[in-house]
Amino acid sequence: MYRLTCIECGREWDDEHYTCECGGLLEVRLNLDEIEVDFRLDGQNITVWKYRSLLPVKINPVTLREGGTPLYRAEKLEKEIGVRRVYVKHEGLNPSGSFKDRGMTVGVTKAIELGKKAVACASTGNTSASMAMYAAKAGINAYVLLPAGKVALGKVAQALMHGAKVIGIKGNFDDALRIVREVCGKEGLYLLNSVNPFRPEGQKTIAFEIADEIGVPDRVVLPVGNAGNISAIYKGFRELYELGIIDAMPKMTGIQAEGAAPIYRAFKERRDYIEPVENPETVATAIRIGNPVNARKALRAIYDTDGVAEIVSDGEIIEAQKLLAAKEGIGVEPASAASVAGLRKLADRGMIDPDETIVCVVTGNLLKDPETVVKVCGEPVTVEASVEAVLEVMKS
Ligand code: AN7
Repeated sequence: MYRLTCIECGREWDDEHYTCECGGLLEVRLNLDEIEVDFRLDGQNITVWKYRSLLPVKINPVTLREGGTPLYRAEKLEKEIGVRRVYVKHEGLNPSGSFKDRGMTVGVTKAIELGKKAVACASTGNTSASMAMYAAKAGINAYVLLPAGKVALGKVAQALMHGAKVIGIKGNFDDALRIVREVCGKEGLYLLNSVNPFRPEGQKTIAFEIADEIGVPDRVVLPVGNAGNISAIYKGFRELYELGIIDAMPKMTGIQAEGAAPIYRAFKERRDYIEPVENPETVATAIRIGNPVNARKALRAIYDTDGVAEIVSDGEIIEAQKLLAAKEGIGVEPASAASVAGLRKLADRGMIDPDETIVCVVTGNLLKDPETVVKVCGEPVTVEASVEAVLEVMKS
């Protein structure tokens, strides 16, 4: 059904590998002319596993009913930003509250298929929350490395409660990933970061779901950290295109935080490789990543679709988070709001056609990061337990 191929040298590997001897990432290449696609893009029964005929697993999936997230038309955003048609895909409504569940249902299923007893990851938070949840469902052990003090509270809470062994390291995400890759190699743990080629296979279903519901938009805008998701969504559209199911590709548009923007910098100079950022920093801790492992795949996705990369400041991120929450009723964490902040910036600068149909992917739920909310909105007012005191505040 598929081959596992190095994106740099083309060498093929078996399912046990994540990287090639040459250091290149591996990618699942489906044998599209052999595959019998057994779904129709009819907008019905949308879930990750509707698209099973394009997912490289052989056993019954470990599933918590992921995918099928709402794609909202955002009319107030349209007015505010000055673009004709904007949709927001709310990935925060997945079982663990982020898009990572799409990758984990496939990744943990693959772990079981390969007979693994334990899985591991480094994470800025959401990957660990999701992995812990699916490992719990599958009944295997989970080990998680986090940058200590830099992960939003809701995500740590999830990893802990779902029973993962959670280890904070005195370093950033890039350090954690380097260490966990080595530990997995030594200890035979199954690595579930997005260097694992099966995770993006699950995440590509975001593209399938968008196409299923509204066809191919002109542009897909999303936040970029380790750059797995933008690569995965591109791959999803690409497969539909190569199968002749769709006849156009959306412009892949990646938004990074100003303080963690190696992909944006590479894009600005039209490079196909990044220069890592040493000390990444942003309020959007989910994308506080300086050395994205999927950079090569992501840049290819952007260049190949005539897309762009852009940066936004922490202030712009929070403003977009508030706008989504207060005007559209869509509660997301800061990293997710980067997509909307980026769209607004591109529109303001005349860098996108106002007639475009645009999908913003918002990647994680508001509840993930309550501490940032309290910082930017303040604590609620507390008064005496009386009608008078309450009315006084209401009228002020
Ligand atoms: C809400 O959990 O990297 O560009 O370790 O949690 O595919 O990395 C999270 C990333 C965007 C960026 N939005 O996606 C992790 C982790 C949210 C995220 C991203 C993340 P990629």
